[in-house]
Amino acid sequence: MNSDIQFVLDAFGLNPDRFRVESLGKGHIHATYKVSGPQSYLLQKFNSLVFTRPEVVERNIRLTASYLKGTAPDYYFVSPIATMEGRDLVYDAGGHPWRLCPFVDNSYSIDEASTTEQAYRAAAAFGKLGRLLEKCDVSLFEPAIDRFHDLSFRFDQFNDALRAASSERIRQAADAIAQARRSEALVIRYRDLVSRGILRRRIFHNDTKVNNVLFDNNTHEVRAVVDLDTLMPGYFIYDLGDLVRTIVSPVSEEEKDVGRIQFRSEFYQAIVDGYMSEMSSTLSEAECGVIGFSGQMMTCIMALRFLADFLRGDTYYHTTYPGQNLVRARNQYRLLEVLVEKTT
Ligand code: GN1
Ligand code: MG
Repeated sequence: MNSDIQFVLDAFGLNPDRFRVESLGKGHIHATYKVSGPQSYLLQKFNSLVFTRPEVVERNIRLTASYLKGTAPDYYFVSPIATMEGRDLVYDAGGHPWRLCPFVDNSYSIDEASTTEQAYRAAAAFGKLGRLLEKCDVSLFEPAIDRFHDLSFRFDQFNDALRAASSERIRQAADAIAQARRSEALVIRYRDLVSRGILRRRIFHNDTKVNNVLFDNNTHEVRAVVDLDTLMPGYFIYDLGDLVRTIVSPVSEEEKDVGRIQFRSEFYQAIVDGYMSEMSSTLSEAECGVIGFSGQMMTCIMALRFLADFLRGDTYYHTTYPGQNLVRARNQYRLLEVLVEKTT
């Protein structure tokens, strides 16, 4: 166990000698560890380049936890654990913030949904959180990341990255860049929806990848929704859209063979049905009219973000091989084509 981890465990009141620490290498953003001992915990070292204001993240999660405690006391929300001094974050010697939460035992996550039941349950779980937070006061929250799912902003960022990119990267990504330009119509539609005030702002999860729900080992029902960093004001299309993006195809955003990307209509139906089983009563008729657009919009945003990161030289998403962000961008553009065809 390294000295930073020892120091951090100590600050949370855990005796480092009584715990074992193993790295869980999944997310793109933070360094995540499982801490096992008399009880198990999830320990994370914040990526402060991505979350430049970690206190805002923790405050948003705290606000949500206390709101839910008052309004839905039976709801299982994975709240952060406070330090001995009552803080949510511990700063190590290098100034990096760490946080701790309970490890949800007897549970598993999936990177790809293989049954429509998984799809329905994951979608219903995020829908439930959205419904429970429907009346939560958005003005109390600050964005964890500014304009995180603002498609218009992400398109501008892509154009900035393109202007600053090396000619070599531009050459390699020529096909994806052409696709980015072709998908500008979605950006225009997004701007129009926002400017006409059709979508209501409220608190959403904002990272509803299917691997951010934990299923129970025995019942296979959803135990908890995790990865709460981006709980912040947004629109329902962000949550529904990311569910569609990560579930509708049998392969994930990491798949290199775009020929394997498919639209599984029964999964699409399960996602929409699951999400709506919780959210339909909270959405206006106009909002229900953009259900089909939501998956397209979120797939477009991820394609742009992966592509922009490739053009910038891979500074944001964790990569394990050269060109991985371009692979992801191409994958997302193929998925976008499929979605535009099937959900327009
Ligand atoms: C990141 O934390 P993680 O890996 O679940 C990203 C999401 C993307 C996702 C794509 C803060 O999520 O927006 O949808 O990767 N989170 C941040 O896999 O940028
Ligand atoms: Mg995650």
